[in-house]
Amino acid sequence: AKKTSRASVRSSAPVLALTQDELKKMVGYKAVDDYVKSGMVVGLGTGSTAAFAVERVGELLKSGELTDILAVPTSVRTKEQAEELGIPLVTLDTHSELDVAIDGADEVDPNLQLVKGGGGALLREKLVEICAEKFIVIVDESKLCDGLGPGFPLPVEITPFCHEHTIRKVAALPSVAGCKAQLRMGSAATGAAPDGDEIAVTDNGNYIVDLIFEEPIKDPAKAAEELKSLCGVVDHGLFCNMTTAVIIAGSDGISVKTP
Ligand code: ABF
Repeated sequence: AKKTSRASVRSSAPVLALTQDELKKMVGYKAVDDYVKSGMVVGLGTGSTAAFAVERVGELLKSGELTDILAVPTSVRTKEQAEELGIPLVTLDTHSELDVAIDGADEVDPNLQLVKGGGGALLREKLVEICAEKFIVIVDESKLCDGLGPGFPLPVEITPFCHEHTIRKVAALPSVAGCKAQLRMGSAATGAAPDGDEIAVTDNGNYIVDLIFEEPIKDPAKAAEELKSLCGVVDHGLFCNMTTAVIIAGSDGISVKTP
């Protein structure tokens, strides 16, 4: 693939004719070019948009434009991609303070609250991203919404032990009243249900229940609190008050939103 120099990633040009993948690549590359400097410890997100950021880190390390990077991956998939690219990896066990983390999202509301975890990596993403001084979210404009919920299911990671009981408890929480709770089948990463309809298992050996909403979640922070306090819930895909900046690629070019 042709190399892109740091200077050639511009934010002003209209990107009307670009495909969704090209939009994802633009924000992935821009996030790395703008926020990753030599010597940093970097959190690497998961998903098709974050994969472009990982690709860019690898490319800049190879060209020598970045040096002394240590990275913490947020999933087995990202770990494997980073290893293939020769990105030096560490874990939170040895490096629990990150300079920056870059990741995609499934939904971004006007307050920059997020739904994440469609890709099944929400627990490791949250573990890593709360440790970052800056958390940079990269999305194409299809991820923007007026209210979290109706546009994309909210994933909740739960223990396999007595999961049907936990799913009932989750669905009964007042802050998510009215949602339909659905155990994820097939691949944890995609939710696709292949033949055999096996329950999807995360990198951590847990299950995911997707909460499907018809109306926006009224109070995402309250829902986050209630979900987190429920025994049997390991974590959930609401990422509230964590975002430093959202880099958005749309038909008018790239824009950046900050809280
Ligand atoms: C991760 O990947 C997840 O939190 C989110 O579920 C997903 C977004 O994937 P993509 O960039 O492929 O749309 O960021």
